[in-house]
Amino acid sequence: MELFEQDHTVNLLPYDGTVNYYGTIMPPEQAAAYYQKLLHGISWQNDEAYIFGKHFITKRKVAWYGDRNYLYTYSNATKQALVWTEELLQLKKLAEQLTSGSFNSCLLNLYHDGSEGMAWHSDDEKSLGRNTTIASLSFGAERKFCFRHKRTGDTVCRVLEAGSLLVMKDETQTNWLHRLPPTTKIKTPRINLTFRSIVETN
Ligand SMILES: O=C(O)CCC(=O)C(=O)O
Repeated sequence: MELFEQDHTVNLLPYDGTVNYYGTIMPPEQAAAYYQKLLHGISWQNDEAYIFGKHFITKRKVAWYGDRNYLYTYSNATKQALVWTEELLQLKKLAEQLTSGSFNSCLLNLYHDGSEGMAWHSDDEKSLGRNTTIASLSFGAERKFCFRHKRTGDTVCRVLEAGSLLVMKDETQTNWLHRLPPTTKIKTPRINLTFRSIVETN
């Protein structure tokens, strides 16, 4: 893979977790083609959340795909996984080859511009199990992505490029929050795919 810009064995986190940034894992034309296919081929829905009993609908759009019709609950709202598209299966395979991991589902986010982001949170839902590995692929606009340690408050940020892969694993979700900060500088959309492994209970 001569396209690697980064040494993905470097851990972006100083302690209590592992985040590897692989840089771009495909040529820019291929990343642009995936961006178009995902923008038009995914069943995007406005995200909803129940926070302190209040119902919110976000401008950011989301979609949830998987091997089976898994239910996934976060912010007290539940989604049922849709059947994989051809592009998602190709990208899942690529993420699995590069990480030697295995994923059975994918949460997608579409941010229309820099005014849309995601607040501090960790992906520590029970359904993902402990020390889960999450492979995050980015397309479209470059955006800054940050981690903040839950106890010390130490913060680490990295710009995620179009066609790049970032992997969060080990104790990252237990000890660190992450967020996509809003920015006035970005006027174009970004699509993010997080390939996950839902722990099957039956
Ligand atoms: O958009 C991103 O890069 C990250 C999305 C995110 O934080 C998540 O799916 O948990």
